Amino acid sequence: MQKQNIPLAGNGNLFAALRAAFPKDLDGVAIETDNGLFYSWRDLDRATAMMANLLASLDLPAGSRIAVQVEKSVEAMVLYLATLRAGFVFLPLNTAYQSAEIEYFIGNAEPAVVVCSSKNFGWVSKIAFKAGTQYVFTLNDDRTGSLLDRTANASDQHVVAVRQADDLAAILYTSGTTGRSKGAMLSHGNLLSNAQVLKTYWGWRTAEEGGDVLIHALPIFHVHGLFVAIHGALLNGSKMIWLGKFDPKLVIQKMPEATVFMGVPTLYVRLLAEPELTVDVARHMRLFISGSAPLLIETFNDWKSRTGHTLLERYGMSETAMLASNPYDETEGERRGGTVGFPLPGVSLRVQDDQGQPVAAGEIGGIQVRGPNVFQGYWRMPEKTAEEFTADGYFKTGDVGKIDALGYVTIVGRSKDLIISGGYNVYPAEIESFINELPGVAESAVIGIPHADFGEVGVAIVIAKAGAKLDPSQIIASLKSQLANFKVPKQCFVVDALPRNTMGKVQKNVLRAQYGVG
Ligand code: MLC
Ligand code: AMP
Repeated sequence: MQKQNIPLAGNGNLFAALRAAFPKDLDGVAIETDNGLFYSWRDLDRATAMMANLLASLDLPAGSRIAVQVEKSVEAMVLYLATLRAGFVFLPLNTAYQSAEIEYFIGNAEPAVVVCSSKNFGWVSKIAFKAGTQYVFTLNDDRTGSLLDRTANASDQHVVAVRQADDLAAILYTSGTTGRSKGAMLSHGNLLSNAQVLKTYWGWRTAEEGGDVLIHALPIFHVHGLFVAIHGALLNGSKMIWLGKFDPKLVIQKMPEATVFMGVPTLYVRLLAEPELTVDVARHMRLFISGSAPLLIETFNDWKSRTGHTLLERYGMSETAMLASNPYDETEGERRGGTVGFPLPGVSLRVQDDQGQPVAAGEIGGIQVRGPNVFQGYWRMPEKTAEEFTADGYFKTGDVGKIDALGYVTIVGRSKDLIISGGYNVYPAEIESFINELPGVAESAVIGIPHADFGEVGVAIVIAKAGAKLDPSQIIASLKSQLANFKVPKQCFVVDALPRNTMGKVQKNVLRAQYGVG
């Protein structure tokens, strides 16, 4: 963890830097939505000021967490920006999370404010009030809810709260309900430094250079959609075409009005399935960026032949924001499929073996990183934080990879037992703990297998207790009622025994070889 004790230039608040990048003409369009709404830069400035004033009026303790589980909307983004602006800490939660998951996050983070959809108010408010939350507001994707009602009376004049680079801006939880679930604490300095680096590295074009327009089609509760996409556009004063949900046909339809698109590999796979995707329709686009999960070389190649564009693949994580990227500027090198490019400027990235020794170029080992983007540690878990850092301050990513002689980084696997499905993380240990609680289950193993659409999906292998009879479809149905839908294994097999090594450890590689036919 690298501390930055020097305040950023001016006000260290990330919002101040984003606000400073708004175009001079505040009446220009900042956001155009897929349901025909237009927001000017002035609208964003006023709306964030009003919501920041509302938050400030609640008299919350310094460092209060604002936990948010709402459908994607421009107002939800305004809530994020207003939280920064008022100097509080944003805690976004995937809309797929169900009550056990939400109970864990709220219990662990102890937010002062929780914002949820009206349809979930009953159960979310019960959990929140039990955990000591003072305020529960609602916010819906049709611009209704008590949060907006309360904001309507607030002043639109607000002085951005002064923050230091190390002050927390957001907490992102890395998994679900088990002991492995950790809140990654990101500071204003972490997020701003990363956004500034990407602005240059990806060649964001200023208005004078013709400007950029981003198609925003990702969810806004994870690093990719919330930070990389939104900060990228705002820090460049660029307009966003805002899609409430990823819709491949709509993305293609918007390409002639846009220049930048960001997606997880599943989005590219789905776009490629559309016959309307052609060189012609993609001609106006400047840059397509992929990340959050491995991009298959076939997708990289197909994208090039179908659109004429070379996808730019980059690598990041909740704890570090963006770490490595293929170059935008071709004088710095080609965008090489199958690799995640070079460490970003300011990021030190190295590969070490299990003994903590550097490996030779091209050799495989654990990827470790250091830089101004690396988080402040896990929320209230100093021991876990210490375990994940080396003595010389490098963060152990849990990804396994190599660096070639030219400096390109390739991710070849993960030392953490993690499935990445459609860009969402699924921790097998969490799913196994839920399965093991079901009646008649003796034990289970969850593995990731290749999947044409999601890249990887979970499969559960379950052993029954002596005398018990298990129905795989019942197991899936029980999991669906308790867990976020994307975490539920797509298939379940009931078998007699799990393969184990001489130490008694389940051999997931053997299971993957047996069931991994996709
Ligand atoms: C949906 N489903 C999934 C899934 N998404 N299953 C596995 N993995 C997923 N990712 C399932 C649902 O359970 C449901 O099944 C069915 O698909 C339809 O659900 P849906 O909600 O209608 O799906 P859809 O809208 O099509 O969503 C697919 C998607 C979405 C690819 C658009 O998953 C998505 O937006 N992914 C992006 C995730 C992302 O932003 N990651 C960034 C993390 S940041 P059933 O059986 O219930 O009907 C990060 C750091 C970094 O990693 O480097 O960026
Ligand atoms: P998260 O915890 O959701 O932030 O997920 C971060 C993880 O996603 C990383 O540790 C990697 O395992 C994975 N990841 C992100 N980008 C890529 C990429 N371009 N290729 C392969 N894996 C990636």
